[in-house]
Amino acid sequence: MSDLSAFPITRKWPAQHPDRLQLYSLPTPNGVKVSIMLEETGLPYEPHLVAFDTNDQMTPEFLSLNPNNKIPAILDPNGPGGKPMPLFESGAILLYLAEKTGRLMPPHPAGRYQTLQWLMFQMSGVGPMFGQVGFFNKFAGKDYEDKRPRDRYVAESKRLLRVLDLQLAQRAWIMGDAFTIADVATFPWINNLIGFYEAADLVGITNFPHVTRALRAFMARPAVIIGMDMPKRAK
Ligand SMILES: N[C@@H](CCC(=O)N[C@@H](CS)C(=O)NCC(=O)O)C(=O)O
Repeated sequence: MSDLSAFPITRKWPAQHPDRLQLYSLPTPNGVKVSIMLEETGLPYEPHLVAFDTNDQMTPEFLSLNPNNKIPAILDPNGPGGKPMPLFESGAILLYLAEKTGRLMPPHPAGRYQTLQWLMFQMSGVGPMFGQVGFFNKFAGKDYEDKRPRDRYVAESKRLLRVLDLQLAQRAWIMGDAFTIADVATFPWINNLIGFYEAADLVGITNFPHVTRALRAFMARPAVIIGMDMPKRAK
């Protein structure tokens, strides 16, 4: 039986199954990357909801695992050397889980590096830029009279969508036939951009038919359907 009591996060979110990977998250585009990955791999895990309306991410217990106060974060009781492994940053977690399970990552070095290239394209470009579109189109920024900041992020998001559309023109998934962590990182953000952020017309999503075709295939995967709603929000 694993003992996670040395980790203060387990005081606020007690582990009912300390032998399972502990997930601290909320179903946002960054959060669902990890729940989708866990569902895809079939790794047993215990989800814990980190509620933003009560600022759970700012509590000392959460900060003890992620000083950057953001979801997702994990605590794996069976980390390297059989020791518990705490980890934050969704890209690092996806890589960790891919290496732990040998899944969703091409086995050969060249394919592996190219998958990491697209993962970093998402982490450094797609996520931050689409997030700004959300701010300026749906949240506080929509009331700013000066539309130049919004237009700057929309233009950059369109450029990123064009890059992805070209990549997907001849491929089922970003890396080809293989479904990888690059897809898991990217498609929740595209779904969020045109859904929750209501920016489909703003970015002209119909101009990117290969992106939308792959997004439809992504959203239909059984693991994605479950992972998109995990951890379940309090009713
Ligand atoms: N680079 C981080 C970003 C994580 C992130 O921005 N998470 C948001 C939700 S999507 C969050 O926790 N926001 C809470 C806050 O900023 O207080 C990652 O990919 O894990």
